[in-house]
Amino acid sequence: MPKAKFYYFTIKGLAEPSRLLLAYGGVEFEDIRLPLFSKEWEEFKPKTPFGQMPFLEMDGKTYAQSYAIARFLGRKFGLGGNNVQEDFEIDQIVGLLEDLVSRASVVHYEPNEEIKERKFAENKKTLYPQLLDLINGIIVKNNGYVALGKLTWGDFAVAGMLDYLKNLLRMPDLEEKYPIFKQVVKNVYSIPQVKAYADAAPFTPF
Ligand SMILES: N[C@@H](CCC(=O)N[C@@H](CS)C(=O)NCC(=O)O)C(=O)O
Repeated sequence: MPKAKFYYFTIKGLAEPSRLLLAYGGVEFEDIRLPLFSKEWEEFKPKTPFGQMPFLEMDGKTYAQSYAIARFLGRKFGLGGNNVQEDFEIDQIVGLLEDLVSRASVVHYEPNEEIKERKFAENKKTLYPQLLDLINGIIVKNNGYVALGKLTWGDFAVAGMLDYLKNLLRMPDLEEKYPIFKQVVKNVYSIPQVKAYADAAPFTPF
């Protein structure tokens, strides 16, 4: 079977949770990173499953949609729940993260500067703190884990996406306001095979 291939842009973005999970699972993969907004991407786009990245090719199959890939890899490597109720606990908080990332992305990539700044200011006042408070409260209740009081793929989703989130929210000090996120990052990045991947990966700020 050929080596797995994981395709995304030259950022952590929506891809990092799955890259971390592949490393956790001991999957040797080709980490293919295309330049953002490039001619290379425009040419490659029609060859992707849904005209977007990330996507994964592994064991002769193709997997698309970042959260679905992370959920699949998490369950495959024993980081899901033990039953549907537990799976739900993980999905619920990852859903909040997904809301926050998608709502903030719409603003971040808004081409009209005036609309962008107005929407950012509105969200910064209400939506962002509301969602961050909810996510923070759940992690605190779970003693530094995202769900079930133990390591799950949800921790990889939060830890892997944190730098991207901080960039979207323009909150480099996020962990000062919400220190429990540091624990999530530590729980994930202190796993030896995850640390080895992260140490060797090309540096990208988000
Ligand atoms: N819901 C999709 C969204 C994927 C997505 O928006 N990908 C962006 C990069 S973050 C993309 O491929 N943009 C390039 C394009 O659409 O041409 C997921 O979670 O994977």
